[in-house]
Amino acid sequence: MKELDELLQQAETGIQQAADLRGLDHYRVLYLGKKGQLTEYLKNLGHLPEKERPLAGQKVNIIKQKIQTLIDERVTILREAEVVNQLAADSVDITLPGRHQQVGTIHPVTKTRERLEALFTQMGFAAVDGPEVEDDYHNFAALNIPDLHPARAMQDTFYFGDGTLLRTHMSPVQIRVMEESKPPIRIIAMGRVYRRDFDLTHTPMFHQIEGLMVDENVSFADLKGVLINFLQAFFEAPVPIRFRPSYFPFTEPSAEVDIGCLSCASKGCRICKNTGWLEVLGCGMVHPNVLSMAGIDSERYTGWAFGLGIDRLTMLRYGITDLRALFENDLRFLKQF
Ligand code: 2NM
Repeated sequence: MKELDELLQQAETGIQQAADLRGLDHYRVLYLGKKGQLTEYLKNLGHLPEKERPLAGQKVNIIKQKIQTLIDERVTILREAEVVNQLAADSVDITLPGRHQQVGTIHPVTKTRERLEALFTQMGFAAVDGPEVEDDYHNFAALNIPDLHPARAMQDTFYFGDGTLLRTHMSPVQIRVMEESKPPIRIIAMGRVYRRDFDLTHTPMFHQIEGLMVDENVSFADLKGVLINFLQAFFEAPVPIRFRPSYFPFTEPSAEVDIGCLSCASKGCRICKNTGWLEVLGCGMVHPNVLSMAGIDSERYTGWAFGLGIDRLTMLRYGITDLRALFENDLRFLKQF
């Protein structure tokens, strides 16, 4: 009897000190389990003298009951504590600033391309595309560029060695359209072009737009009208424009077009090298040889074409002074557009 009272005492202390449900289960097994101490007492009742057995059995069962109650009470307390701990661990500080979704931006060159396409399609030009890997014929020969022209030199053009090359301008796309269709033709071709040039103002890949119009009675006056219209719409201002005589193998006559310097209002600065003018494009009447090589009757039809660097145009429009910024993909720069 005394032993049983001591056992209850020990059990009570142990159960009260159990820190979690696992620790508590240890005591359940120790006292009430199949091989537990109280179970042993019940099994051994048979060894007692017969008249002592009922009282002893009663006592063991009472102690068993008490321990079970102690365990049940402790379970309730520990479960509650566990919930409180979990809630504390999972708590969210609703005063913290939220994590924002990162929103992408359109690359400035892409923005310029979108503007160019919008402006020229409004004027009735169709946007066309073509291969970046070209053959010598479409990139050079069909453009009246002679065999020994410097543009054909290894140090200016990327050759693959199998007769193919990376297009150095968008003209081969125009040639392919002329070969495949009949006038009237009014198209622009925009895309990547490649030249072996890499310094502060040149990258081996850059972007060009070329425009072409071919029909009966197309004149240099049409060329001037379209380009003046385009430049004023693009820069959203009546910018000063001048046509300067120039030379290209694929046009005759040829001209280069300057606009008044945007950053110094033509007063002269570093951007315009103190001339007050910025060269923005080349153009001219398509050479009759180019038309007839592409299968167009050069007695009946005339045409004009122009070519312009999209990267430089982007720099002028957004006031970007370092060409490399367009190709480094620095998000701090790109996020501004
Ligand atoms: C330029 C300048 C002048 C041009 C010529 C042609 C074609 F295919 F019709 F002959 N396309 N683009 C051309 C004319 C390009 O870039 C400065």
